[in-house]
Amino acid sequence: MPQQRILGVAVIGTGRMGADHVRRIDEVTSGARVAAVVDVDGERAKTVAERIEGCAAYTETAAALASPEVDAVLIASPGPAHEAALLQALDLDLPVLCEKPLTPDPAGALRVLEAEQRLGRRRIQVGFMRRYDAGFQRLKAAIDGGAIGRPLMLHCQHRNVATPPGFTTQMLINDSVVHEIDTTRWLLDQEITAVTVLRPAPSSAAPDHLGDPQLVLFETSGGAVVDVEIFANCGFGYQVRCEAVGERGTARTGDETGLFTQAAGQWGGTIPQDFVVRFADAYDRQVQRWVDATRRGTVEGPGCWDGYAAAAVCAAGVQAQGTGQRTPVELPERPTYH
Ligand code: NAD
Ligand code: ISE
Repeated sequence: MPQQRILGVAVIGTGRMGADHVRRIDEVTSGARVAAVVDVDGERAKTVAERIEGCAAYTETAAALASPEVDAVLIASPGPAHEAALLQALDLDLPVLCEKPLTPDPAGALRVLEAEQRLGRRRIQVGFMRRYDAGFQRLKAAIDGGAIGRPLMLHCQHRNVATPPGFTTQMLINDSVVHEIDTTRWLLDQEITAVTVLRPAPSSAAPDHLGDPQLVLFETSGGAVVDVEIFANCGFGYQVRCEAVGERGTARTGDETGLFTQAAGQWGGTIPQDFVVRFADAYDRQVQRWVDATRRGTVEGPGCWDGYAAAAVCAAGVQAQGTGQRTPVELPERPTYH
């Protein structure tokens, strides 16, 4: 049997997530290597590339994708830069793992979906990594296995310690709640049909311009209701929880405390401070599964349609943030190749 080639991956964007994915592919993932990195900040790309044997640094995506060393692409640039990189990768028929969001806007996501559709087969996986988290997988199995009966509601909490500079109120939806949009669609196997956003008086810990926290409500095609607390400046830790309420019981993930300690008259655990720690295993599993599928010539996991549907719900969510009104989500028919 011929030996499969080690997958040469180009990582686009070498900031927080990109650098972490480079480390992951280099140290954790089997069957792949980082062949190229790209960043508009050439110094950053160079610094990351220098740590990896045989890795070239570029400032232009097109130049990296043209390299014969590159077989696949991992996009970790900011959301607004995704569409251009995705279209270039599709032009060359290269398989892609694209960090969420696919694109921040439904029009861009639709252009990407249509470009993939012209190829006639899936090429893109979207980095909705919660689908690879062990706790979320157990929750999905409990729902699908009928352990709690027909799901009626989801209660979700999504808390970050603090927002980075430049984070906007719209990004609470496009950048953060986009994860709950995907987990809702995936866990319930239903589309989201309407969004309402309630805005309490903002926390004084949030930057002045940011209306944080918010309560986001989804209605789904199967009649379920989902509430999401997004609190991006909670100060104390990174927490992602989800409880499904069914006709015969409930199931919840996200309460894990890591090491449980008892000492000096106290008991307790720790709260992770960011997603890189909280979802480390999920990112590892996601990238390994992508590499394995790519080497087999297949694409698995959330795809362009999921990225497009999420972008459409985000657009409704941002509108609902502004108007305070219940906002329906408009989705075209799902393409058959997906
Ligand atoms: P970041 O700002 O830390 O890094 C982005 C990097 O991309 C920077 O180095 C920047 O110079 C570079 N860049 C900007 N435009 C570029 C372009 N056109 N081509 C190449 N490089 C470009 O951002 P981040 O936090 O690492 O986020 C990157 C992506 O990962 C975003 O899509 C974000 O939504 C996603 N993300 C996902 C998770 C998750 O939990 N799955 C967590 C954080 C971020
Ligand atoms: C970030 O971009 C992520 O994707 C994290 O998972 C999320 O928790 C955070 O709120 C986003 O800003």
